[in-house]
Amino acid sequence: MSETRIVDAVIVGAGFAGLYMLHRLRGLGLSAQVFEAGADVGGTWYWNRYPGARCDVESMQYSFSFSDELQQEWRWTERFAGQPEILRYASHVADRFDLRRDIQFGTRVTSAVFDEAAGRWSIKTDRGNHVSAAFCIMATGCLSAGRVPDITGIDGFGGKSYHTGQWPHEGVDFTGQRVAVIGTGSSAIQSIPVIAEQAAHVFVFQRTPNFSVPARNGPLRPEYEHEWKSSYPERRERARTLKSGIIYNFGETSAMAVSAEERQREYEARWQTGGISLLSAYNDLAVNKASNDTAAEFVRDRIRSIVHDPTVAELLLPTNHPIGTKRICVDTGYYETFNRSNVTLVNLRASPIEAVTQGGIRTQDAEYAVDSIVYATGFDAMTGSLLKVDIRGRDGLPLAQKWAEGPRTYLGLMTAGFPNLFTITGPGSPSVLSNMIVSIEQHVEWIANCLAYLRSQGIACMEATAAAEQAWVAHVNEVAHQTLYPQANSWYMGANIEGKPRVFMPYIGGVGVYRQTCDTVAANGYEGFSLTLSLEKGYPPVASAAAE
Ligand code: N01
Repeated sequence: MSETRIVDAVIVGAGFAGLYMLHRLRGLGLSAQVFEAGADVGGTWYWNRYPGARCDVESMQYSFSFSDELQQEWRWTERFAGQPEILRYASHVADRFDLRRDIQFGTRVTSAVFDEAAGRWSIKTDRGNHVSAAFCIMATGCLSAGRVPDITGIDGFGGKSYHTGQWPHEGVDFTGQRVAVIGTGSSAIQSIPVIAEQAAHVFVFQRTPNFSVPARNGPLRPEYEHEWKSSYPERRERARTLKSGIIYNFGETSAMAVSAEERQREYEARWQTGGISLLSAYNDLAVNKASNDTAAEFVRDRIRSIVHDPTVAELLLPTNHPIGTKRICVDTGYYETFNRSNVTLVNLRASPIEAVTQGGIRTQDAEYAVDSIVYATGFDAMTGSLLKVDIRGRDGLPLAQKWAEGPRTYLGLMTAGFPNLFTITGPGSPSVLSNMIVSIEQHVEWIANCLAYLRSQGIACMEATAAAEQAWVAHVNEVAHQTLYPQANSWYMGANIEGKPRVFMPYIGGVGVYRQTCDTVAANGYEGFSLTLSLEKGYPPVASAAAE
């Protein structure tokens, strides 16, 4: 017989979302238990320790705004922070707000089942925990379920294999090794230049070339830090109203409204500045193919000018999707790496991988002997980490079954039939199309305010209505199809996972518009949600422990 803990809320995951959610629930006087699979806080930044891992949103913006003391006291060292520094920041936040005492590490939530009679969630873990919670809050991240492709012979490889999203904590020394990197997404594009400096030889196995822009990272200038810190509240407020939640220098005209020379100058200036502001040069790059083509061609030209071997340059040119419709990559010396004599680009379009062998990788026309294989092959994005948990709602319906044709949510916050279950930055919310921390803060604050409201009204059960969900799913789709995004076979569309439904998962309406929608819904008494009064006033009573 095991002990059942009774709490107000279980939070799954101790990344930035889980940490802040815990902090806010404590502020409401609610009891919460966080479960985290990793041995420490940090979420995506705990797991993704591959060489060169770095954020592509500037440090001054990729940080919490909820505490002015925190944002004033923390000092970033670089314009774009590397993974170790972001992890130190997450750890600092956990210490500063004394969060660790409610987090059980090294524990994976295996199931969350809604007990209709009790009106509570029954949550179990791989460490034998059993918790009964009024609310279950999924803070599991959008890019947390790493994916290794199903290639023949993978298990028989005699060397070492790594996935970028589950990198060994002690690091990897590739000195003297022949290394294969499979994939050319953001993780690969960041890690390849670093691995190439160490390894004897790197073989880059590319199926689809991606667009990448230079980060031009460097030490954070004290004047720049001061500029931000002296007006943080205003800047944070502005970021919350923007489409991506990131302040850039936004162009206000169509790319078609200016001359070719002017466009060239503008793109060139942004290329020199570094980071993804290239995509903000004009206001129609995401919606007008002709405009988009001008930016895409600019980047292709840069690739041609950087890469010395014209055959290799040609293979690196992205041509099968509009720029920005797959997450644009931000690199440090990626294209330059192909000028090194110890780097070989293998074109999988011409000759696909047939098998991983004991000694390396065999493609249709060659065999590559390698000591290590790096799988930079991405994630089962947005739904993968949610569906890894056996979540069951009313009538025992598994979430996986409900979402068999693609995720369905109301506002990306709740899904009908799963009362009192919240998803932070879930599908149907801006999440991965935005500065994740801005979106996390907005969701956490909305959920916290919502729980305070439920308590004040004596409401025990909240659930998205099927009609509101239907309308939101239609809206998410409609907005996506007004843009060029659905033209790409991206992980936003579920296209990187065989058999996954092709649905544009994030909400592309922008974080500013989305925030207003969420606020209006709340102001109107949580319209679109059904709210059921408790028999007693307030939540079901909270006890510290009860026997099962
Ligand atoms: O994963 P990806 P990622 N054979 O899915 C290839 C965020 N992120 O980890 O396109 C051969 O983008 C696949 O090829 P193809 C960011 O949002 C942010 O790199 O399917 N190749 C592709 O090239 C990003 O978008 C940061 O043809 C295979 C690659 O693997 C997201 O995480 C840094 C294959 C997967 O690319 C995911 O990025 C890192 C196969 N069987 C990540 N299967 C920053 O903040 C897959 N591929 C900077």
